[in-house]
Amino acid sequence: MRHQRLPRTWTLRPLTEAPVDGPIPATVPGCVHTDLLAAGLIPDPYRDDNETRLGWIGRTDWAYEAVFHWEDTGERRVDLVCDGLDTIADIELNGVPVGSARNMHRRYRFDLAGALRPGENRITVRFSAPYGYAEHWRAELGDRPGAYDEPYPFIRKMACNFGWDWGPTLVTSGIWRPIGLAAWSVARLARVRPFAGAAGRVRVHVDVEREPGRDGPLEVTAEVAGVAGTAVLGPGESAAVVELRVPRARPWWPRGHGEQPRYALTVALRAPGPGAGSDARLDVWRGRIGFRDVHLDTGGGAFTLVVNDRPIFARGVNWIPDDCFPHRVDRARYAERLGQAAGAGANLVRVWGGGVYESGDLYDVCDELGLLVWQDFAFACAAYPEEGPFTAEVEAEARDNVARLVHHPSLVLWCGNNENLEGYRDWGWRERLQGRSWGAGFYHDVLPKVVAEVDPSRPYWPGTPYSGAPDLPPNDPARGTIHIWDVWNRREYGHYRSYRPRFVAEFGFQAPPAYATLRRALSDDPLTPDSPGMRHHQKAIDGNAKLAAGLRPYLTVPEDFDDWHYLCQVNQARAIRLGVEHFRAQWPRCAGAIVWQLNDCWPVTSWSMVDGDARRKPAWYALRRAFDPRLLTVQPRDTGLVLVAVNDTGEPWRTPVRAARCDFGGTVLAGHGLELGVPPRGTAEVALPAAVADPGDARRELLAVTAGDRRCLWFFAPDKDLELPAPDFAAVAEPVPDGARVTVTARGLLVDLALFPDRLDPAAEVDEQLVTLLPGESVTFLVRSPAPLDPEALVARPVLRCVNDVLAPGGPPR
Ligand code: BMA
Repeated sequence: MRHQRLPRTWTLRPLTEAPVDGPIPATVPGCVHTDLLAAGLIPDPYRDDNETRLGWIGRTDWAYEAVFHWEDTGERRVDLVCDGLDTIADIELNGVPVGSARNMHRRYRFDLAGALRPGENRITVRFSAPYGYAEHWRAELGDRPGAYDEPYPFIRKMACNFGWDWGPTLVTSGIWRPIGLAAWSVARLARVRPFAGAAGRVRVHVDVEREPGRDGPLEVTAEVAGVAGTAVLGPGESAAVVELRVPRARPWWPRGHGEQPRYALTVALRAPGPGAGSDARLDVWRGRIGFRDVHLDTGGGAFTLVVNDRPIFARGVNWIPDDCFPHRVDRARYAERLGQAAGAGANLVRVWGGGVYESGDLYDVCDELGLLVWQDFAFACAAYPEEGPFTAEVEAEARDNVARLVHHPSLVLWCGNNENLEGYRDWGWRERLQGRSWGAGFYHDVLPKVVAEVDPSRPYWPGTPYSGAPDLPPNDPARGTIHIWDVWNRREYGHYRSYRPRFVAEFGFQAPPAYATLRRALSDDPLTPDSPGMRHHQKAIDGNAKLAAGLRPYLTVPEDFDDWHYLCQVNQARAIRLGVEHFRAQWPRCAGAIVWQLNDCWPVTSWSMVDGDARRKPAWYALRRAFDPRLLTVQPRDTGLVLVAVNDTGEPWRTPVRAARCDFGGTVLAGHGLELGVPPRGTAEVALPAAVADPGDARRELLAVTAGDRRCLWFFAPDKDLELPAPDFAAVAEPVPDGARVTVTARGLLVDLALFPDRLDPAAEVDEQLVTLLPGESVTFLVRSPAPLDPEALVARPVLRCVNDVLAPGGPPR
């Protein structure tokens, strides 16, 4: 097998009426938007409202063209191997049609016989406008209900490309993944599917493609950790299984449960036989596997992932495409973003169905970090037609991606879709459909069959939310997975406490991105919550009104932009923390909380923990606290306050605990000591006596519970009703190598102290956020910054902030 990448440098030209002319220099992998941007022909789609002037790109036909050299070294077959074509593509080589593609989510392979020649070759890939194709099928098959008025269900392309409640409408075309040639003779490895279990067994399923007429015997060898095995394919056979047993194989575990040993697996294909050289290796596959078992416990309505026989609480984050132009997400970017997920304490990433089946790099980094992956099939928030080309495309795409990803130990679940079962039952789609297809055949028939056949090692769940049977209400907290969206859309976040779920696959709360991110993306002057750029970069229905509605019960809706920005971020952080702590406290009945959402695809006000410029919002720091393997949380019950300790480690947690009711001056009004013992992977709940749990004056007191270096605080009233003292502290900033150290010592209570060094230098970041200090306590923030920062500015508003700034009477004038 000989591989040759096609060149990176191509040209691009419009084939239909467009405001630009070709040829334009182009890069592959890439897309039209990024090529036009690099050529200076369009403004940055992520700045201001430039998005609105780029709608024509998705309505234009385009051609990509390149010239490459091919040397004939005697192989009888040469294939064009396309890892990703976005989307409606027809390919010619030297004027000869060689193939066409209709699905961004599939890999394609075309035989170049009769078109390829030694020496110079010209390849042309023509892309028809995605809108034209999708609108054609919409007209042909009849419209379908959905959350957005865009035709994305009528084209197999990343749905959120057509706009989402956190993303712009930037409909791309292009060769978005690598493209190259593969030359071979006799036979090649078409599919290699290793299934490795915790006991050190691995079954390697191999499918080969034979050159027509070459039906001789073939030999497949698989080798892992010094153990090798061989299977022989008889004349004409095209599949084989090699079974291996690796003695003392160490199991792969999700992070927080053990290590992530991975083993290199090599699979080689040979044609044995007489004659010199005929025993040569025809093809080879290399990958890294991990030994682990997984199943889903659904008994009695549960939804618990069980890895190596151990039930796991999923501390999860939802993943959306990290860029509207996904070819820009390289391995380093996956590593950075997933590192941020792991850094926040997550052990699971859900790849959401409105995006893509990500590149192997995402799963590889997750294998390495021990992040479990829940993979949705690519359907979200709409009824999808099953007629026309769609059932065949869906089946082909599922087969391809399931086989492509099957060797990754991190991957633990296939899920049919995002919110389509709920939409059908609960959002009036069934009535509006009047009997038309909506995707049920995919989720209940095509996809489970493909998973059972191609990857019988993993559980399949028809969609999320889902209660385990088609006739049950999908979003029932008592069964399966739920998405909680009344909080945010209609209710304040304290309402999370009314849920007794089995598994929460989505819940979240919005906040604006970091200030530096806003400043880079928007030229608004002044910047206000409702200035034009801010409004354009807020895609949720009534987003700003919902932000304000979320602030009112707890804080206030300030006039000043900096105050608004900070309080919105504080509120998001508190919502997430409250939700996660409440759900974790219900383990093992509740077996997962997947926060919506880890990341963003551009600079936007959204539910993300990490914004579109990779900056961590305060919510990220709050999540890190709430995802602490050892969590201490005060929870209100009908009977009064309880302390819940959650121990998600393998060791028992025994610790003395001190609960103290104090006034805001730090005077202890009542104290209570206890000895806490929490079993490994368990929880313990202790009622707090009235002396500490019942305030004398709810507006001036708090409860502090301390266990070793962990502390949790409970306020008896929302901040807006507290009598917070004016901010009173001493703060010093001193330069240290690569940044600064900022020490704040409180003279009075300081609530949710935060430091925003990005306001001074966009490259600066801080190690901690949202620290509440009692009088006399201090905290040191470590700021990392490539350039020296002004020490005065580092300890003043709007860089150093606390809630007292806004809510204390007589706070500093503004
Ligand atoms: C759910 C998700 C996304 C959406 C989010 C916030 O519907 O599946 O579609 O972005 O809620 O509204």
